[in-house]
Amino acid sequence: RERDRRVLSIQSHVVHGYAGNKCSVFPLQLHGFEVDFINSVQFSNHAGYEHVKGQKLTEKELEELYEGLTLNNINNYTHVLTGYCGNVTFLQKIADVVKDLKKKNGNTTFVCDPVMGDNGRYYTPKELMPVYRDLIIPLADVLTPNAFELGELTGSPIETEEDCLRAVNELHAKGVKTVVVTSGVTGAQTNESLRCYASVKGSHVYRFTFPRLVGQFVGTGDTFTSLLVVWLDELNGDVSEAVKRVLASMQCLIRKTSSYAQLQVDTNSRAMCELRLIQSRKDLLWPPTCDQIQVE
Ligand code: PLP
Ligand code: PXL
Repeated sequence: RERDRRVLSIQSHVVHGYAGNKCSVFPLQLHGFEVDFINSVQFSNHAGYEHVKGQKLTEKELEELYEGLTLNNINNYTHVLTGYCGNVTFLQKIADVVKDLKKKNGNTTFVCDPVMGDNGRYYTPKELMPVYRDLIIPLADVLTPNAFELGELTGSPIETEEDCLRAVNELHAKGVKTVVVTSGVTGAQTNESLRCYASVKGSHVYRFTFPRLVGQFVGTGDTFTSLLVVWLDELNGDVSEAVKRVLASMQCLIRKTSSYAQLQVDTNSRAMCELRLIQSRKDLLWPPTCDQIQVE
């Protein structure tokens, strides 16, 4: 009998292209997860384009939606997943929702991607950081920061593997069981290869080395985190194998996206760089064994 897995995903919606829930919902559904999603914003497209138009959900509106779920007693989730969030009060309300879900079902796993920025700069308001640090992280079971976010959350920049592992342990000390540092530890990477680290509190740290592919794409982090939800569940918390499968799918997805983007030299270059998520459905569902991903 198939396991009952139900995710509440609170992330952005974009009408065209892929970011936030548009990257997360499809991979989760492919793997048989029931996904209820709340769109924190509805924008025409992600922030990589010249123009962005649309609406933001307020914390009051989030509270109303959650109240509806509560009144009908349909707020039953095995997982709650959060990503990009544009403002402080909305993020504070998310903390209330997560607390209530955990009160209702003590086994609910909270997977948090503390999206703030990358490569040394914020692309969200800086004021989100203390809310993540003081309110959200103590609730998180699985956290997926990049090196920039990890540095901000722990108060000093992450340049080396040593910096990374020290900071990860600070997050474990705050109660986070599983931390996956998805990219950006500059001192551990080369022109050809990238590193990712996965650490389980009181247990093992795994180091993953995989090929660096050309191009910068929006939504890779969101896809990564949703696949991590899938494989941690499927493999009963075997973090090493879970991250390996996530990285294998990501390699295929990015390769497909990158070669498509290079094929199309005409028209709207940004639209051409949208993730080839749908076209990669088989790779998302069945990550191929990939001997270019090393685990230590
Ligand atoms: N390549 C793979 C296989 C990845 O999994 C990721 C991110 O998850 C990237 C590349 C993107 O790396 P960066 O964040 O440095 O763009
Ligand atoms: O992938 C992060 C993200 C989420 N949502 C929206 C975005 C971005 C990154 O640009 O623009 C709307």
